[in-house]
Amino acid sequence: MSAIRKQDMETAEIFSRELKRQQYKVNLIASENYASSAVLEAQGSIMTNKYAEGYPGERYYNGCEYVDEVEELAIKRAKELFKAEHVNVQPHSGSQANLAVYFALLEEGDTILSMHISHGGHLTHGVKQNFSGRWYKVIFYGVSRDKEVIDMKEVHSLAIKQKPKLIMVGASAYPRAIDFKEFKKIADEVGAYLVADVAHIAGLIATGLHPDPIPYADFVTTTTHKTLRGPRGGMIMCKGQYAELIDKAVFPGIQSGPLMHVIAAKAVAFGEALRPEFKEYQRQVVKNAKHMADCLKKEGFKLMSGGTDNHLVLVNLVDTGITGAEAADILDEAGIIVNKNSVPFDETPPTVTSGIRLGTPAITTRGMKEGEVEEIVLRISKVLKSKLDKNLRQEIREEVKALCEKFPIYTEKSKV
Ligand code: DSN
Repeated sequence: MSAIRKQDMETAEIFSRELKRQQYKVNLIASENYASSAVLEAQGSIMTNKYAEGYPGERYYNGCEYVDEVEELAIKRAKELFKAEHVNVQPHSGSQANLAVYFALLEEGDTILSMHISHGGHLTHGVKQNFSGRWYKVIFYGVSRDKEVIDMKEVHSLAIKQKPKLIMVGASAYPRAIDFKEFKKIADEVGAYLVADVAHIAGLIATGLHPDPIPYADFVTTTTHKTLRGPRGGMIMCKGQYAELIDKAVFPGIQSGPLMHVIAAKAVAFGEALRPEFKEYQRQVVKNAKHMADCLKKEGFKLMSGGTDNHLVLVNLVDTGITGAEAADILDEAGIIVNKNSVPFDETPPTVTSGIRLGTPAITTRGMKEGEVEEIVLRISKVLKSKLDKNLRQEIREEVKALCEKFPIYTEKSKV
């Protein structure tokens, strides 16, 4: 930060407040993580200075010999990590990755079958206010009322009835394992493309801790910064037969200049993810999430589907007299960061919601294990059960700060 400090104290002070926030609060946002210092360095590097429209060896600019190397390295490592036939590392984000796949496969008005956002799906899977909901006809499946797991019978019957051109599978707030093989059977039966958006679970898939979509889906999209713990960005993987189609859809279809500093950081992150420690990390992410689910249940909270198979849990607050928005705000006051989230069959709007989503990727990166998870859950429980007690939140905030001090970030000795 020394260059920013020297030149622009106003911005530097904001950075320093954000660093303190990240250091002294417990981050349970399921889609966030702490990227390594090496990833941060690559992302804030000279690679940002280079324009490179096109692909390695076929750019529209001169001087691309080294950014070509770094993009090829990112692709090679991603292929090794996911055993993918073809990889495009240029999408700026997960939304761009999904947009590129739709752009490659669909015409306006074509039908998509996807998971409803209030059951765990994503904005780009067909929400009305998003491009995906405006340009395509979207039919939604969801979870069953009793078990709150994806209702495969419903997926099958909707597919038969609606004959979608594309079936989207993947979620932002779904705590259970997804059966990609079953989705592929249905997609084949109705002649649809199968697209898996694995943004949340990419790190688990890369390390064999979640069923793998690569053998089944025609396209797999992801972000690179959630469980995968890289820089903020997107990526698309597909069968070799679609390589040219998807590359053209990304550039020149929906993007122009790729962010070469982010692609460099993706190369660094994929290198980290190929190391054995990364598998250990993902194992602990899952263990921590399971333990979090058990502790929350012990405290009397109701969880979507009764637990978790992955890195997140969704707490259903319907019977507690507190909304998701209120819960997230008072937990923030107590130093615990979560996000409000709709739960299946929620009757409140998305700005209010009846749930909170909690994830373990970030705390696990800091080195926290089951013992710390238990401490955190006890504090969550106290705060939510005493929503009028402001003093309690102040006390807990100090306790959380003390806990966080034991797991520092971005120092010589810290894990990240
Ligand atoms: N992916 C969303 C989340 O899960 O937080 C943001 O797009």
